[in-house]
Amino acid sequence: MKKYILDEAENRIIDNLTKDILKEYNSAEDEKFLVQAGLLAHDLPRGLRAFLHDFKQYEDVSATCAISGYKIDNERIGKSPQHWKEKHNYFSTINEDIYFILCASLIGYPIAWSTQQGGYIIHEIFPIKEHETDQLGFSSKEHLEWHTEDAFHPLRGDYIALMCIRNPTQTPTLIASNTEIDLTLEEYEPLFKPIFKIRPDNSHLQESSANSECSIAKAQKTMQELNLQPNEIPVLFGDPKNPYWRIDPYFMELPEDEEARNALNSLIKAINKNLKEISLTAGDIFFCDNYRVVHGRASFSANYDGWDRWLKRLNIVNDLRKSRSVRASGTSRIFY
Ligand SMILES: O=C(O)CCC(=O)C(=O)O
Ligand SMILES: [Fe+2]
Repeated sequence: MKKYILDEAENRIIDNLTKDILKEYNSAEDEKFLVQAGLLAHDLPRGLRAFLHDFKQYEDVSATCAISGYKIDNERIGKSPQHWKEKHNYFSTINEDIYFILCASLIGYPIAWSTQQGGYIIHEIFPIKEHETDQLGFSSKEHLEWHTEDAFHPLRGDYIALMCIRNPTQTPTLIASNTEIDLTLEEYEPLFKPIFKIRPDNSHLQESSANSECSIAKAQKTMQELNLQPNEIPVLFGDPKNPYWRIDPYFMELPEDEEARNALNSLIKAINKNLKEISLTAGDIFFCDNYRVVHGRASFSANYDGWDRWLKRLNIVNDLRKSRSVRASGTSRIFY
């Protein structure tokens, strides 16, 4: 995986930039900030900009990348909130939030789902006791099974990004990329048929009070409909010589077609064989191409004392126009 390590001088540039931005905006969720973020990101260190530029332009070279060396002040940040719902009065990571959005804005547009974590752009990932054994980012005792993020949805992110605030248990994120698996083998051909069904994961079917001005009832109804009647889609698509994938076995049914069932099982096996662990440390930002990489998380034990593993997550799209019919305005970033 390609890695960029920020030095002291670059940390100072980022620090000054976020301080300047915070004179004008008081939240990374502010729509006006999100609209300007792509421009403000021009003032990030050039080496960092070049690194993310190349990650985006040369998708066949590397499907993941990481930026390390951002200094996290654990004392300033203090304990994590106990629930994402406390986020509205939670400002201790505002510098990190701004830096995270700026980096993401160099490769696309961060977006939010009104049905997920209250419609916030930045998702919080830390263990929540009541979800200990669920298939959710808030779980701990259970493995979070690997998946394409929001695989069920045609408007899913082109990339997902994770930023690590702390990871005292060094719990690994698990990833596998399609660059390590030969998807041109004949056995995978049936995966190009549009006959596979992926249901929404539980994070979209939970109670969610959106901070968007729009009613979320319509979006919730869409998710429920997709749960009852998932679209029929191919698992592999794009260039047959170098296909993209879209897969989330935990929320898929095996198809009736025997060849398709065998092909899906073979791919699941190949992905399991190629899974790699990456353990993020404080300050790391990790990007993965959501068309080329699946990701999950190993199980771990949580203390629920405010000092457990804490990541932030962004969904990033290349094209805002595709989602215009589900956004309230041309500048809104919330899908409803
Ligand atoms: O916690 C991680 O490392 C990954 C979490 C994740 O995949 C998710 O919340 O969707
Ligand atoms: Fe995920």
